[in-house]
Amino acid sequence: MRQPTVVISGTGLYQPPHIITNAELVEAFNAYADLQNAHHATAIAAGERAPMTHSSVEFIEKASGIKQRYVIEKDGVLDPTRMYPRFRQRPDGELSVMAEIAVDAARKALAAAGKTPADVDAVYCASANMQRAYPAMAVEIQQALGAGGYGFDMNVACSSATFAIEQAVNAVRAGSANCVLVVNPEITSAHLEWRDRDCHFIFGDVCTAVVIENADTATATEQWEIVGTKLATQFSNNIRNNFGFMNRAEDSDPLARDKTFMQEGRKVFKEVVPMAAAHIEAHLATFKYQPADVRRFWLHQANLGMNQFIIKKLVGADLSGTVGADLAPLILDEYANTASAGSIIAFHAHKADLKAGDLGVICSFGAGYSVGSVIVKKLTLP
Ligand code: CO8
Repeated sequence: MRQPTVVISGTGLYQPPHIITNAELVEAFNAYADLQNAHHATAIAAGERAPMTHSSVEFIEKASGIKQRYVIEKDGVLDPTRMYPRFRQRPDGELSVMAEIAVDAARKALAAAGKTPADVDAVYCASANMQRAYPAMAVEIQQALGAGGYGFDMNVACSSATFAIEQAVNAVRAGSANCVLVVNPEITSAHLEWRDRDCHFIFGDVCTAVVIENADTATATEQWEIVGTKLATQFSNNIRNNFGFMNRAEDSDPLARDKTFMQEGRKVFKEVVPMAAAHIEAHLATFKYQPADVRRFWLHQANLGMNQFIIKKLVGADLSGTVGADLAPLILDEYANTASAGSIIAFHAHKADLKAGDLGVICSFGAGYSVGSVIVKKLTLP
């Protein structure tokens, strides 16, 4: 039996209503640090406790390339007596926040693909964190959309979206689904430690959605053939969050530092850059392509310098120049790191100008460690 051609026929983006600039973020953090230092003044004076140090806009922009981030709720994050978002607990009968943003992105992706929810026969909710243990977010999203088939959740941190795309491709190739909706709701603001200056600037909220279907039924005016997918993982504790259902049984503090995002940023940078570059090169080689054959790389959006190194390793280009920006567009200056959604936002926002036959690579990398690449080719449509 002929293996079906599988295409990406639509993408969608939910963008939260609030922006936090670096200046606003630093102002709130520094006010929090001052409050903490005043509160612990005696212990600090006695040398029993180190004072908290201020954050700075210059450091953030130089170290990461991030200039602002979108969040669903802003006031709680910027309140120096709180420093995390404030969400109303919704009753069980009301659509959950995570499902709400996923439905918004999904509707946009379906509209771009020219599909209705009735055409969807699988929903994969792939994200770095789920709002609850069960029922699966994907099933709630499936019901809210009015889609058929089945849904399930999956988490591979920042690589959740690319890993889900491979599952969707496999389902369509195997014939168990014809049209799969992958959604990546990332409410990172609720599990970021805004009180830690080493990481308080890193993340933003967003949701992306991708429609993956059999080319035989695709009707979108723009379609991307999925040439191949390649996934890899290698265990590391350098990005970790210990929040989970064992906390209560272990009598550990649910508000302790290790129950939110933690990382050894420098180690991650050094270890993941070569891993991602080698992964992309090896993946391209299986199809007899060279990195120079690729018209555009939509890379994971964690750090500007990281993407510059990856592009330099692959094609020797300098991302800060015009060619580099066109070759591997950046969205992290505006969105910050949005976990699994980053490379998909880059693809969503920077694909329309490519020509039929152009080759591209979507690549994510992050906690796990995990790396996922998706080689795509813009189709020539009649
Ligand atoms: N302001 C001023 N100074 C600062 C600040 C600040 N905000 N923060 C740190 N400094 C200081 C440090 O204390 C240090 O001082 P000293 O030299 O005296 O010790 C100095 O600045 C340099 O610090 P670093 O070495 O830490 O700085 P780097 O240049 O390494 O930059 C980065 C830090 C930006 C974190 C960088 O290392 C980086 O981006 N690394 C890659 C990270 C990455 O890719 N992580 C992937 C994580 S995403 C993922 O997998 C998904 C997880 C799930 C999502 C979770 C959502 C919440």
